[in-house]
Amino acid sequence: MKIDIISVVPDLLQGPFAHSIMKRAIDKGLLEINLVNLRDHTTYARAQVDDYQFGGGAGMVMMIEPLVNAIESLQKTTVYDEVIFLTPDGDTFNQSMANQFSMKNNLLLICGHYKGIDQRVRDHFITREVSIGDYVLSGGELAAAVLVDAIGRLIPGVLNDETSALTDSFQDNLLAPPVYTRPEKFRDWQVPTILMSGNHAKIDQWRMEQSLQRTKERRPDLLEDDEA
Ligand code: 6GU
Repeated sequence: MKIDIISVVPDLLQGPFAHSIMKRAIDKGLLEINLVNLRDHTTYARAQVDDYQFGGGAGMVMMIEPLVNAIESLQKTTVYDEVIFLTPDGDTFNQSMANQFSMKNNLLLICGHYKGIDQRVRDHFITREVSIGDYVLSGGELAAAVLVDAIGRLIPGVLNDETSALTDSFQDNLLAPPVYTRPEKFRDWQVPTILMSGNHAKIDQWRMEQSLQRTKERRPDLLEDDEA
């Protein structure tokens, strides 16, 4: 899968993919990340990419020409399955969206800044608008990093058996059960004995019960709606 990301601060995104599972996905050739600096696509003086909004009001707006130049120049060599704008007024990202995006070949992510981007870009180029939650970030970059991580780890071959996504929280609308490792007893705190029993049917049943109980307590909303 290839993910291209348009940003005015592409350096912000150098760190998140240079380590751990994302790095391995890239090194294995399963994931390609291409950072595109919006300022390389403006024809305005001093690499300007934003301007005052028509009608007045505080805050700058990302101009249409640099964005369209960047998008169309990328589209010369890539057919995108989705052109995603990261914005706090988008659809809230969830595991189901991560699963769907992980099955695509080419994604283009566009990171918003300031008051947002000229609405005409949204009307004519964007196919999905995604938020990562109900709070405001100073730009879409951290949200883009969240999407890439959540999507990247689901690409077949990225995770090994130990890091398998099948037992993640949310994968079946349930939170994951508690986990334990050595030592079996620390101070007075004993690991649940069922986990030491070697009875895998019983262990699976215990984990399912724990998952259900945790979900009921912490996220009852997950048990109500099936697919968000
Ligand atoms: Cl995608 N962008 C910004 N700027 N703020 C956000 C967000 C995105 N998602 C939640 N807050």
